[in-house]
Amino acid sequence: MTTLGGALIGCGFFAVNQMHAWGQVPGAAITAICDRDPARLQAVGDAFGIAARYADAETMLREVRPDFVDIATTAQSHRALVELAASLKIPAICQKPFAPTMADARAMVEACESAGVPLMVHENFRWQSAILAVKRVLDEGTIGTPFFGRVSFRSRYDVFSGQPYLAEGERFIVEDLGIHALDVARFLFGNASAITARTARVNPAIRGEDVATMLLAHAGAMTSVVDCSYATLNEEELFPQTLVEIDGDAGSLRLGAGYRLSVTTSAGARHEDVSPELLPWASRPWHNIQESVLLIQRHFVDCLREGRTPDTSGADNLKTLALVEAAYRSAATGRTIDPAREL
Ligand code: NAD
Ligand code: 89Y
Repeated sequence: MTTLGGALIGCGFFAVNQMHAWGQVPGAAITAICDRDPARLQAVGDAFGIAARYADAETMLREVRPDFVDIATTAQSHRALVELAASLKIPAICQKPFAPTMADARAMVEACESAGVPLMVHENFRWQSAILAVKRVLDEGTIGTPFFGRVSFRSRYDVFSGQPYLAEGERFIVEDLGIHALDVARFLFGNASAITARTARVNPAIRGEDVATMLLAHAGAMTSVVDCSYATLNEEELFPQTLVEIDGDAGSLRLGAGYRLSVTTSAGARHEDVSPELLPWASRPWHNIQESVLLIQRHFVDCLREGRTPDTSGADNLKTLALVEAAYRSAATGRTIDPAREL
């Protein structure tokens, strides 16, 4: 098996996880890195032994001609970088949020489609092992046909110290974290045809909303509640656990605190520990997210080798992004919104 050589753009807070994970993806290696901040470029280059270091993405991609590019910058830069990759016919992974606007996101998908270039959004929460365990139970039909679901993320973990920009944007929790929970709801319950949202800002020290409660209509009777908060002081801080409740016509499922999965049917209840693996480079409490980074990057390489479309392709992610936009529109207008309107 030939090793696919990747280039990474953006050596910031989260890219370190991506770099560690690349070290564990069979048949892939990062051979060049780029950041316009020299201190960050040096820190990641030294930590991971990467000699090929660039301040400019276009120079790097033209000189190195990697087999793929991993874009780990924040959303404002995504469109230019994805379009650059498309113009050079380099398969790309792009971090979430995919783009600041639907227009940008559509343009990025179109650029890659017309260039015939694979594009995956690094939408990793659906790759968390506990979420995959929930999906398996649903697919096995153990609880029958689901009619109610809840995807819940409530915390007061200080995300602002590692990611200070999260305190500064006009938008916060729906765009940053709710986007993952909405994607998990799509993954488990299918696409939504309507969303109603309320948001609030509880923490006076930040600019955007830190609480969001969203009601989604899926196909048939299926209804879900997606709720997220960074203003919730829990007895036990659960960051970054996503809790899930699903009721079906033959039973129910709960993904509770501590990665405890309970499945109840008329035959009784069973419990399973679906804790993520603590990878050698991972650290609690981030290990849940860190494991999903490895799984999604491995998926990207498998797809590249096999000519498959990644599960969280750019085109797929437009539907998640449309839910984010629709949630903000609903919160601003007090109306129920069809996310298809945003597409
Ligand atoms: P960060 O600000 O710490 O790092 C971004 C880096 O990109 C910076 O060092 C900056 O100098 C560099 N950069 C920006 N534009 C560039 C350009 N055009 N060329 C070269 N370098 C450029 O940000 P972060 O906290 O690491 O977040 C990056 C992205 O990852 C965000 O979109 C964030 O939402 C996402 N994120 C995802 C997860 C997840 O679980 N998927 C978790 C945390 C953060
Ligand atoms: O940026 C966010 C993400 O994607 O996962 C958790 C996070 O780091 C803070 O909300």
